[in-house]
Amino acid sequence: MSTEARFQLFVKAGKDGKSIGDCPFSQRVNMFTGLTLNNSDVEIIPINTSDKPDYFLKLNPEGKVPVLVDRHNNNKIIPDSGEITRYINELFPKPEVHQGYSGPAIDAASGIFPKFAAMMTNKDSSKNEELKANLVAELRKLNDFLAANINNKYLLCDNVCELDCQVLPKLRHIQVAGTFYKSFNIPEEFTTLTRYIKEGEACDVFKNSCPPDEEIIWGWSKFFT
Ligand SMILES: N[C@@H](CCC(=O)N[C@@H](CS)C(=O)NCC(=O)O)C(=O)O
Repeated sequence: MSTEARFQLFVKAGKDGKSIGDCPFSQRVNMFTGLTLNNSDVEIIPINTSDKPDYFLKLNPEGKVPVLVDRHNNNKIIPDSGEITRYINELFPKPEVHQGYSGPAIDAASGIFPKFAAMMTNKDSSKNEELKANLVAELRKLNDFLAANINNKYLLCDNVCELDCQVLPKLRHIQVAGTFYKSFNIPEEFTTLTRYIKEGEACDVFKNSCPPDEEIIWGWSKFFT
């Protein structure tokens, strides 16, 4: 009997090229498989994205992680975190993880990472305050959405859903790399958002997939050298 895992999941490697790195899209899938599959179903393969091996580039010529390979479906290759979570959810629709949700929580959350990246990659110090304010405005949207749905522990209900798998890793980047490189802190007045982050930090699928802070700091370091 084969003990080979059904799925191979290629994710960004950390600084040492071997451990799991800081990619929030990889963590999204890692969290999602934690919700929907057994650990033994997934073989995680960290890829050094600064020196990608040829076998990986053959699988995904675009060179991005995460990538999923389904050994039970002719080694079907699925690049892109959104495609991967959709594919797994079609195969395993239980538990309900609200895959494909398209309601107001999307609007409340989707601007955060682009505004964070704009702040982090900006080289013009005269724009710093404006870019920070843009990020705060997006965080306020999420805080207000959460406050309007205060009975839910997570974004859509009392369980972690697919959207939480997208949002929580990105908030972690803001907390760790935003503070380290830009002295940015999530404003204390956003108490509902802070509560949500704490709930996320406490759940197993987040804890089990979260890279160490040093990896997140290292991941952003290329913009600060
Ligand atoms: N749309 C993709 C984005 C993935 C992405 O940007 N991955 C980054 C790491 S966080 C990557 O692979 N970078 C390596 C490269 O671009 O060469 C997804 O959600 O899967």
